[in-house]
Amino acid sequence: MTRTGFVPWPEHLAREYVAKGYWRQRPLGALMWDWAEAYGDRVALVDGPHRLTYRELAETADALAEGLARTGVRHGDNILVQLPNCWEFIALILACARLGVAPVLALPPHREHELTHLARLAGVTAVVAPDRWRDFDHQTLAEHVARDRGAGCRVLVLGDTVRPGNTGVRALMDRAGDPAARRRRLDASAPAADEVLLFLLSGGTTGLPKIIARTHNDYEYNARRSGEVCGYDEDTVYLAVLPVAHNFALGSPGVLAALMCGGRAVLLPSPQPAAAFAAIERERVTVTSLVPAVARRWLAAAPTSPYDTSGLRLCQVGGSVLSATEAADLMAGLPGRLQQVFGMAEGLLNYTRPDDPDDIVRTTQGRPICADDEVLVVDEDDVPVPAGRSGRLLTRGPYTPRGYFAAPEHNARAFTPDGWYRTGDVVRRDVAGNLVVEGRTKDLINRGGEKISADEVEDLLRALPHVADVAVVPAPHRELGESVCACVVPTAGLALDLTEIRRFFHERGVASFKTPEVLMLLDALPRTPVGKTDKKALRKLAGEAHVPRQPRSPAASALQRL
Ligand code: AMP
Ligand code: DBH
Repeated sequence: MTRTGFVPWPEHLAREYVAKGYWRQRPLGALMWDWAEAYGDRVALVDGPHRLTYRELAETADALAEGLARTGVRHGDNILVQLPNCWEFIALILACARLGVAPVLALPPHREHELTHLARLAGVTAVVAPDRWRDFDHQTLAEHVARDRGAGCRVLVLGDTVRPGNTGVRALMDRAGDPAARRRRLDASAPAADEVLLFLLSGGTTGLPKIIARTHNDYEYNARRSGEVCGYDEDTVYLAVLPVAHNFALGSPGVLAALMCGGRAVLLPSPQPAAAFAAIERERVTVTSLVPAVARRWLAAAPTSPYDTSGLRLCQVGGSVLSATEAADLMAGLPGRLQQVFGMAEGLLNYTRPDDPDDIVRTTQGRPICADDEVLVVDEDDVPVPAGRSGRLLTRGPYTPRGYFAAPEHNARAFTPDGWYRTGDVVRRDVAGNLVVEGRTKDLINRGGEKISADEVEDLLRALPHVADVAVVPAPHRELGESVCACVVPTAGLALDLTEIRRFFHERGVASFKTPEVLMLLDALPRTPVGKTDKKALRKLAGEAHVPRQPRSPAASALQRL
């Protein structure tokens, strides 16, 4: 079952990846039963009071798979999934894997603007959402998104309040009946391992979010090899505090690798330090993953925490830039040993290794996990730079797909003709192959690890009558690293402030993390000699404007912060 829009690896490489044992040619749903056979009564997932053994998880996923099939979702379909961290989310991913249905993993803060786009892009036949989450009515949102897809797009709701016409996810998980017979039926119609397992989102691109199709083969390797590199074993207890819809917490090594080796995954709905520290003590957590913004919060909270977090062996930090000074602070003050991670939903994963010397862990973002990860550091003409010099990172490999899903025009820019992914990151590589992330060429804002395309926010702002011209750049932010700064030339006679922008974004149904937090009103946008918007100058201005003194440039005629 091939999906139109999926860009496969060249056939000779696919054969090589199988021959080398990277791709195991076994769909994740079959592997799930391998785990259940090997670790049956061990606890696989912990979510508050819920503790599921491997066997219960496999049986529940099978029941849910057949339940989904009864609603009309079929092999080859894509569905939109917007769920917070909870055990049902993992069961759903496994159920989809069993059926050959690929979930698009949306984030809980996404709203109609994002979800409608994703639903159309993937042509989904169902939308899965909680009834409510953090005071927001996701069921109604899901109904809107499904309606936009037309009749036949179902709404599946996780929670107690399921409105007529929608289907309750919990009811679909009913395990009545013979699990062995169900298992045989599902085995008989299992997808092939080179089919799409799931879709991850990328924020780091132009325009609206792109999606990345990850296959059973490549994503299983992504998680398994990450687990090996990070020393995962049966005693591993992984704590997910970042959204499991993210590649980092799901499969790098995250929840999936914990399940692969007979370990355990503990799911929390937020990275709030007190709850996380309590969970680390209670569940004897050995490894967790954080973005730097969360790591900073944990660092501040650690000295007064009453909890015993000494069981934490590894504290992974990645997703946005971490200076060597900050890394040193984290090494000194966080529970567990620091591990730097430089990863991407597009594939390539770099980790410092648990047994690396301190100075490597402090000053680099690690090295690739696979001998067949190809890494090139090039100049603006794609010519490799001398070793040790910084340049643009290109990569190919057994878990780096050859294109975004259904985005041929974008792929022509984001990939070279011979399949290298242009990461948009500027890196330096040391003699041992460790990468240091020094910057980026892509036009995005990395807000606490959440990537926001400048393009997308600019397009939204342009729809405001108050905006004559606009450019969006990152502004430095003490906790988050960066926040969204809108540089606006206002239309004569129309006043614009952040409240107005917030109202407009809210009305448009845009995820709130994309709403500008800094506004610079300018008389004109600075231009480069060839007439393009000079974003470098604007970034500098946004940086200076943040220092609590008068902006140096007279162009910054107004500045507001949330
Ligand atoms: P995405 O493509 O949305 O999955 O985001 C991946 C991007 O996040 C990378 O290409 C980098 O720009 C950024 N990133 C991830 N980890 C790190 C890190 N450790 N340091 C700096 N940037 C990072
Ligand atoms: O930022 C990311 O996308 C990221 C960071 C660390 C990632 O995808 C990952 C690890 O797998």
